[in-house]
Amino acid sequence: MKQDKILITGASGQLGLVLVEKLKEKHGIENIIATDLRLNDDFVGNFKILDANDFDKLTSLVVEYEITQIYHLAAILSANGEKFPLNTWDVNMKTFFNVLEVSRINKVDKIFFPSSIAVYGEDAPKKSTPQNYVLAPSTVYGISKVAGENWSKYYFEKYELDIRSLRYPGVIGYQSLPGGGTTDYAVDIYHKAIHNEDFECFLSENTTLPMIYMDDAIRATIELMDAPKESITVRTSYNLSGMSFSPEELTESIQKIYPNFKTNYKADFRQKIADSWPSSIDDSHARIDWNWKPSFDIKRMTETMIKELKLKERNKLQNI
Ligand code: VAH
Repeated sequence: MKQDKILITGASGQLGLVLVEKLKEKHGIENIIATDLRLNDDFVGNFKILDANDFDKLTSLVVEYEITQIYHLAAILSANGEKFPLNTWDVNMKTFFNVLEVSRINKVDKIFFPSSIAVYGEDAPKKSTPQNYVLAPSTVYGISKVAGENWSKYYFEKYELDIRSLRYPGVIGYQSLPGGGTTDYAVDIYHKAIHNEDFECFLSENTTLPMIYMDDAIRATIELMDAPKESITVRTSYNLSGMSFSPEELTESIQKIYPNFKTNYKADFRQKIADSWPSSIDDSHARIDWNWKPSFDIKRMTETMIKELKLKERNKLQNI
């Protein structure tokens, strides 16, 4: 069986940092090429500086390392994306077109494209938002993800390129700091809790959003990419869900460990973005097609996040 050689763009991002480690475990460190705009000094393995806008550089890496799979994680997220809308569109689309064309020309076997529940707009049903519904996003990030989903389906149908995609909910992990997403309050809150600091939340207390713990998000990604081609019936992007909760519910789960922990609420521009998104997602297509099932609920996530962040803190203090 041919050895897979995998290139990841955006390998230093929130998902990329964790995904590369799982892919190294699965495929062998020598078969993973991690790339991002800036070198990650802590990375063990093949790390190449790559701006995914650079078609020629991407081509040279794919040819030189005989890449068989590309995970394209480089993108500007929802909140940051609203600061410079046209730049967000350019970056998110041009980098993806480069991945599509380089993959088509060089016959890359499989591509992963991360979409998001941000593809839905305020007209979509809030609860258990269906896989197939009108997509009218309110952010440039969401617009770029809808476009990316349709281009993925086009390249699959026209060129038989095997592109697979997940509509991630808000992803929560301990490995990186918040990265400009509207759901990143749910990462930052834990950093405040372990330092016994109050948290100021940029969303209102009852803003329920679909979320997923990092380990589940990564497992879903790998399970989707490992699924037999014939089982994939969705060639835009699969709805994916882990859990749904509000800042108030997340605060309550943290207070079970830190009883004095407190969240203050001061909604900002991100409230309008969050209000346009679903509060829960119907991911039955993923469950039927490739047996998706989440394993983290809010209690297990909070316990894990606090344990891991405290461990990171201790290691940091010991290394000083
Ligand atoms: C964001 N974390 O907030 C991302 C995600 C559903 C949210 O796409 O932009």
